[in-house]
Amino acid sequence: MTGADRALARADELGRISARPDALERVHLSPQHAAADALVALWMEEAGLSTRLDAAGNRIGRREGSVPGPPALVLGSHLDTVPDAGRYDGMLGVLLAIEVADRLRDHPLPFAFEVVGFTDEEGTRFGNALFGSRAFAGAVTPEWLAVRDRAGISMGEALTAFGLDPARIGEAARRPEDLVGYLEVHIEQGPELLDAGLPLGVVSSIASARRFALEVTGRAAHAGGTPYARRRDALVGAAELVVAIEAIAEETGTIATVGRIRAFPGGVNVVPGLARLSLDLRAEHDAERDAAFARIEAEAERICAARGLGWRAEELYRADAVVCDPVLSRAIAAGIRATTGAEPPRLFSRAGHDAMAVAAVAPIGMLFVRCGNDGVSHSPDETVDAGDVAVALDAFESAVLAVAAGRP
Ligand code: HGY
Ligand code: MN
Ligand code: MN
Repeated sequence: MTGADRALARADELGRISARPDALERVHLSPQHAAADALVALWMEEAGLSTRLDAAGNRIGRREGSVPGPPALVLGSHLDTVPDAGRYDGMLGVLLAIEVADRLRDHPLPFAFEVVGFTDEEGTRFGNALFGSRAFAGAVTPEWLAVRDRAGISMGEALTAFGLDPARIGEAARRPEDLVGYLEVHIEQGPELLDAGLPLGVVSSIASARRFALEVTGRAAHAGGTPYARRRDALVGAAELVVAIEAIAEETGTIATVGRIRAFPGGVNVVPGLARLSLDLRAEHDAERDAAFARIEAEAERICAARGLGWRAEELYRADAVVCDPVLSRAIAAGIRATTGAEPPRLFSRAGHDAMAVAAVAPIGMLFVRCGNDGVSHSPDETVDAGDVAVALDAFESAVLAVAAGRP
């Protein structure tokens, strides 16, 4: 079995570790997190790495370089998923990093070599994304540990239940002087490489993002006896806002998504007095992102004033745009050229990645793999081509060797 085929088989195996029988969902500090972690730890050890679970729940495998001790080149991605996920978002990057470790296990390197399976990149359980990689970058504050999931369990309580000590979260933080850089392979999660007919690409930068919980408040009332002129229907107001958000994003060239909306009290014969909705807003640059949000705020004011509604927005997550390191990007491009013989395209990532957080403590580089099936991701219909995964593995290995060649 080739390394690429083994990575795909292992992605299938991880894809079966889910909280739900009918779909893939594996969230931070869950029993499924523990089960996937145990499997990945085993695979890392089989690839010649010594492994540990860090204070945030990230699985880290390491082998020393020719001169033991820091610094380390780190390869990785995440092991958690969104609800009803595909099998490759995050997992493919960790599994290909393990395959590179296996290929280079006896190859002397001028730095230590680490593979990291980050936890909680998606923020599915607690709403705040990039927890594991932000802990790796020393950027987790006590407020993160107070956030509660839908069952009312705080992140701190969940860490304790998982066997970790929230008071020691700072121990997950890595020092810049201990890191050569960070390389991440990830599926593109869009159609650009597919439309270009190319298997691989170099990521130039990662999108700027903000996430919000929005609330629209009106007045619950009888669905039959309340004339329209007397209604303050929170759901209709929210629906008008959702359509306006799409129009603003298209006009401003940004990307906005309302992925979740709920009406309260939720009776079929009750005019909703409250609507709660999510907002995921992204752009290539921070200024574009923030200007689009200012327009969304103004439109929410207008809609709610016209309908006698109130509204508020709570920001849950913010990540500024991150530019990939030119040296590491050149190494990735060299790896792709050496493998495919063609100059790879450079594209900006509309999806967020752990590399955004790691960039605070290390230079980053990212390699994109073509997504099949119209580029769909965050869906069980997510697909990759085995041939593309094979060239991605070869390119990834070549990129690591290119980084090594450039080191004293
Ligand atoms: O939401 C994202 O962009 C990433 O998949 N977490
Ligand atoms: Mn994702
Ligand atoms: Mn991902």
